[in-house]
Amino acid sequence: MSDLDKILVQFEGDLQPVHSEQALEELRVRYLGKKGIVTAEFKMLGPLPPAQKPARGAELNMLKERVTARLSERREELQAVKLARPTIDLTMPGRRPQVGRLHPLTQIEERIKRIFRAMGFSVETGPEIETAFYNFTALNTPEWHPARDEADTFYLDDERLLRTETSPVQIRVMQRGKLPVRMISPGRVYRNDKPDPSHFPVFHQVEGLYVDKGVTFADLKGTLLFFYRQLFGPDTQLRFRPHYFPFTEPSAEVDASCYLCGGKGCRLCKHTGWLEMGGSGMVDPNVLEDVDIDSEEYTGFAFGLGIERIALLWYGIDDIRLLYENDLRFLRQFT
Ligand code: 2NL
Repeated sequence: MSDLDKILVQFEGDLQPVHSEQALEELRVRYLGKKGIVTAEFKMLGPLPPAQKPARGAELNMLKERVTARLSERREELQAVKLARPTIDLTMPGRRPQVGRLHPLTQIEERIKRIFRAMGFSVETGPEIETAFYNFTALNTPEWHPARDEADTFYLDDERLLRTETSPVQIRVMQRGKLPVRMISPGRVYRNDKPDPSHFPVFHQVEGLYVDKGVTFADLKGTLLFFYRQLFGPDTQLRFRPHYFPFTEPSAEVDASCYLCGGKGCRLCKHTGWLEMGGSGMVDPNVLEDVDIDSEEYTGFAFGLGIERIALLWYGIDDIRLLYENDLRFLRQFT
């Protein structure tokens, strides 16, 4: 190996561990600087016999070019690494974790369940795909009743449909044959309604059922009064208006005094002082007999209320569809 080759091998060895621009510059100075190793070889050209100078000079130039090329190669590599790895700005604010929250409907449903659990009601669920038997027939709804109409109910085929109430859950629980029954059934229900500010083809309902010996309309009133006072405040009053449902007799619609104005009349209650809350009544003896409960020995009350209605009133929302769009700008408002 020539002496110049040895310098090149030594240079390659020195270059290998160099991974910073500063170390690279130091290496350049060590080889090509004024007192550098390669520069020293150039200085030794002077005393050489003239005949040897051109050949030696050419070799030295090649060495210098080689070293220069290797240095700039490494410089480019270091630049590329630096560009690929952005530097961290320690003064930047940290990333806030996105904290989730319960959907407003879920929040209302949880509050409703909590109040009824405290009164000793169990919370029961059941299938959303039901049969016409559980959804209508077992609820004393005659074949000709408009609720059975395809215009109102989503049928999957002749027998199966999307439940229009959660009453089928109560029928199934009564069929188990364990009395007394004291339950609520929250859940999704479906009706073939065109969406508008107060209608949506899917919505949520809570139905309640209490069947035992000696249950009266007074128990219904007391239970609902306690519930609505827990929900809207201790000054809440209730009003029962006679109504008709196929599955209860007698039946009544329930109004609560407006929690906003206390009954004086305001925009929320449309200046009536009352908010329509849902339906209720004493379970029709036909319904009890069809699940083999002796209606001479047992009586029951039942009620149904819409969760959306309560959510819209409670949060001052004016369009039910907002509850189903999952727009985070909307949902984030309900802590
Ligand atoms: C309403 C009306 C109501 C019931 C639901 C019921 C269930 C069984 C037996 C008897 Cl198993 N009744 N449920 C009773 C009265 C009214 O809901 O307007 N809901 C929003």
